[in-house]
Amino acid sequence: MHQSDESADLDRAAELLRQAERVAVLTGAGVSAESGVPTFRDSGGLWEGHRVEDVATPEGFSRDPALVWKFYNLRRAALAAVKPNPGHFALADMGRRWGDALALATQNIDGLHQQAGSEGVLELHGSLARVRCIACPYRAETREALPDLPRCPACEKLLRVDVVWFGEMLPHAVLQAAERAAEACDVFLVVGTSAVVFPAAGLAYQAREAGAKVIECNLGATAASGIADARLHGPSGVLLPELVKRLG
Ligand code: BJW
Ligand code: ZN
Repeated sequence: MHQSDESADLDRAAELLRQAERVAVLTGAGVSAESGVPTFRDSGGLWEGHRVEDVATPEGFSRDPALVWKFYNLRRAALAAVKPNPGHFALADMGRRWGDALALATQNIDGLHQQAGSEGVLELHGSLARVRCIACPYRAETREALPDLPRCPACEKLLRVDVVWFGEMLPHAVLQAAERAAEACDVFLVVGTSAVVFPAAGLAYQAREAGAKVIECNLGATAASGIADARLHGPSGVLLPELVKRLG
C-alpha cells in the first residue's frame, strides 16, 4: 500500500471516531503479536503442532488432561515475560477519552489490555490467570506456576484453566455486555482477529446491522473486511497509536 493511501485510511478512521459518541472494540490475538504472544492461525501460530480438538475442546481435556495442561502451562509461563505493546496502550488511551462510552471486548486470555490500563475489559474467552474446578464451584486467580496436573483444594478433582474451548458457551453476562455495546455503538473497531470464531466475530456484524461504522485494523484482509468502512492494514502496534494521535 502507498504511504498516502495509508494516511488517507487513518484520516478517514480518525474522522469516524471523532464523530462517535459510543465506541466498541473487539480484539484478537493479533493485538498481542507485537508483545511476542503467538497468534493461532498465522504460520508459526499456536495451533501448529497441535490439533485444535486435542488442546482446545472439553473432549480433548477429558481424554488427556496432562497434554492440555502442558499446553496451557507453557503459555502461562511465557506470559510472565510479556508486556503490553503500543497497540494495547493506544486502546487504553481511547478508554480514558470515551470513559464508560467505550467498551473493549477481547478474545485474548493474556490480560495485556488490563496491564496497559484498560478498565472493564470484557474477556469473552476467559483468562489464563484463572483456574476453576471441573466438579465444584471452586475458582481462583493465580499467576504462579502450577503442577502438571493441578487438583482442586476443595474436592481433589481436576482443575482446568478458566478459558472457553470450542463447543463451550461464552460467559453469559460478558457476551451480553459485549452484544449490547456492539448494538449501541457508533463505531465498532475490530483489531487483530481473523474474525472466524463465533460468537465473538458476530459482534462486528451485529454492530454493522445496528448502523455502526466498522473500522478494521489488521495486517491484512480478514473475514470481516467486507463490512469495514475503513481498513487499516498494518501492525496494530503502529497503526493504533497513529490513529489516536489523529484524534487530537
Ligand atoms: C495482526 C498482527 C499485528 C497478526 N497487528 N493484526 C457459527 C458458525 C460456525 C461455527 C460456529 C458458529 N457458532 C459457533 C460455532 C462453533 C465455534 C466456531 O466459531 N467455530 C469456527 C472456527 C467455525 N465456536 C464455539 O465453539 C464457541 N462456543 C459456542 O459457540 O458455544 C455455543 C455452541 C456450542 C456448541 C455448538 C454450537 C454452539 C467457543 C469458541 C471458543 C474459542 N476458543 C479459542 C481458544 C481459547 C483458549 C485459548 O486461547 O487456548 O479462542 S479458539 C482461538 O480462536 C482463541 C481465540 O480467541 C480465537 C480467535 O482467534 P483470533 O484472535 O482471531 O486469532 P487468529 O490467529 O485467528 O487471527 C490473528 C489475526 O491477527 C490475523 O487476522 C492476523 O492477520 C492478525 N495479526 N499480527 C494486527 N501485529
Ligand atoms: Zn473442586
